Amino acid sequence: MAAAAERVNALRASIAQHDYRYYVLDDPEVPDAEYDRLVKQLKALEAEHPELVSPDSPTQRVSGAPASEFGEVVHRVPMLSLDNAFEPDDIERFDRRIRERLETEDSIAYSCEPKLDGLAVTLLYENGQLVRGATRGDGIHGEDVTANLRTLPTVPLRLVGDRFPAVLEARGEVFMSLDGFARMNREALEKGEKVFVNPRNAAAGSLRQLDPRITATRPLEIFFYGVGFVEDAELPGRHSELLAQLRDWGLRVSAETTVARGAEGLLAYYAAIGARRPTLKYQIDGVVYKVDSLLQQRELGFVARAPRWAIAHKYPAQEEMTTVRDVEWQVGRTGALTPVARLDPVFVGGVTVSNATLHNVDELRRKDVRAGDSVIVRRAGDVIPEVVRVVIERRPAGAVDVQVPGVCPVCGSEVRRIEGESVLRCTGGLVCAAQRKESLKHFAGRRAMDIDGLGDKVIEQLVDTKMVKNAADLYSLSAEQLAGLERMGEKSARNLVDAIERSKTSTLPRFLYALGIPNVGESTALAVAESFGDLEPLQSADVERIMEVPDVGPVVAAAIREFFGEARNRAVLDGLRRRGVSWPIVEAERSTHQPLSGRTFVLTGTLPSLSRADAASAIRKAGGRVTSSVTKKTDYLLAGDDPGSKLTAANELGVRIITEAEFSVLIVARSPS
Ligand code: 9MJ
Repeated sequence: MAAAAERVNALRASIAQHDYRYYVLDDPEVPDAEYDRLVKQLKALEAEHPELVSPDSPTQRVSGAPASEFGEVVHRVPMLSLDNAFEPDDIERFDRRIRERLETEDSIAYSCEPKLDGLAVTLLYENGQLVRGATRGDGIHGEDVTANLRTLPTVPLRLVGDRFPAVLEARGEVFMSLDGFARMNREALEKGEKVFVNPRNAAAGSLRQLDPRITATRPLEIFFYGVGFVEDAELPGRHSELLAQLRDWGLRVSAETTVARGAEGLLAYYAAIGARRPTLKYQIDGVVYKVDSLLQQRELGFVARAPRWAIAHKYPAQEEMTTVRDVEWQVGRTGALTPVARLDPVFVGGVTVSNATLHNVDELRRKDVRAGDSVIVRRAGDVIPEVVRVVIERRPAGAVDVQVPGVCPVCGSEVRRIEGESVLRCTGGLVCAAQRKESLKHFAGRRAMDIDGLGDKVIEQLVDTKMVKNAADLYSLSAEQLAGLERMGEKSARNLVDAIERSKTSTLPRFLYALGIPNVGESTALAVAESFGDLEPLQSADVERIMEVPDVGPVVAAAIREFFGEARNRAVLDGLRRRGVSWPIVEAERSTHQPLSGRTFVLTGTLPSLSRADAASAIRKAGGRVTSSVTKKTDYLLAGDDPGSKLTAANELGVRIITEAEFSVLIVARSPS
């Protein structure tokens, strides 16, 4: 009996320590399987000795029956809100006001934190045990959501160590990661349930469930950023030290926090986090600056519900509402028709947006976007703006459904939809001016033939005036002809002719990529070039031979075969060669030593020294395959900094994850002696 109690305690301590290493330090000590084994042992012991079950046991996260409503909690120390700032000037003024109030010329030290876009909560620990959790509510009264907060794996039921205050109210933000949100919505869709609009609403909806068993299934997380009521403790003198202290007690704090000095330091932090914002695993709507010295904080005090010593510096909203003027169809390089919403211009994600993609017919139908609709537009990072959803409550009477075109809006050729695909395609090929323009833009692009000065506007004029019908025609243009175009001086015309001339000396991978064969991106072009060495053998190769190229499947092989089988394309290729476009023959001879033969790799993130293209090329030369997504067949994920969702997938599937350093060892280690 005593032995069982001891064993139960030891298991709980051990599980708590692993939780701390995993969630707070982000540095797990044992594999998941070992952790699961400990939990299983604890469950078994508790089943045998029910009298040993206690509320802070990790097996008791989900407990209690569904509530009919939440109880009210009165916060002993009010939960403050923050003043907002948007412009650098606001921050300069904030910093100046603080120095004036503190009557100092010295630069002020600030604790800087990302501002999570979720819900503020407070967690009460008595003698290290979690006893209550509540929402912020109006700052004075919140809702008792203890049973729900207990289900978050990142909320410790018991603090770590023994040097914590007798009473500690820890405050933080509950949120849902972007991955978690996407996963949850995917599952909801599959089950035909309601999907949430954004991670913030999903977090709020999940935390306010009356049945904690539902909350337990939702991927909620927390970061702590401060304290409320504290009893019987010497707290450190600085906010940054307080955050470190919270971390030591087992409360998870964002890894992005830092200390900066003066307005300049704050603005640098804002820019640095802003640049990383699109790659963060969760949504933030700004950053928060807090005077670091708690003594200075006390001196500064509060106005109304907000402290004078802190401010939230917001990023431009990534989602805004606007009105759809019309939905038009854009024709791309391969003839794909994309529905595009023309919008009343709206400032979102830092730029003015007046067009947003609707991706394809199925998306258009699913979102049911009509002219006149109010829509939510989203722009995150450098991603093209998209319509998230229609605000259906605001749909005007008589909003008209979008017609799917039967013929190409540019050339009038028939539009076809391939069985099983969402894509509508114009069948006009190079007859279609839109396709011609887009293929020329692609051909001239920096990663293709790299023709400096041949921008979109020039290409549009060249096609509209029929001076250029295909890529080969570019190489017969004279400076005189070009100087006749709008906004083209003699000097730029001459420069452009020179740039076109220079592009004649190319490489086979670039040239193949420039042709714009459907589904042939840069890495496929490189693999094909390395396998064939020159254009002629590729032109006469059959599908089976093309499929021998590493990473080329039947769809890509068929696209390549079809491209070269087309007489019009062959004529353009002849024209290009006749006018002097050339490349050195690629050493088709492969390294005979193939240490990675039969191994499949996926690359993700930024590698310390190799570019992704170089790493891919090294893998292929060594006989390995490079694919774009992680599956059960993947042998290795070569991961650099900021790896993204492939890392999650690899972890889930148990795919081996290696660094660049390990990769170089792998190549060497598998070399023959
Ligand atoms: C968020 N939302 O991440 C505060 N917050 O501090 C951070 N919110 C805050 N601090 C005092 N990092 C009141 C609110």
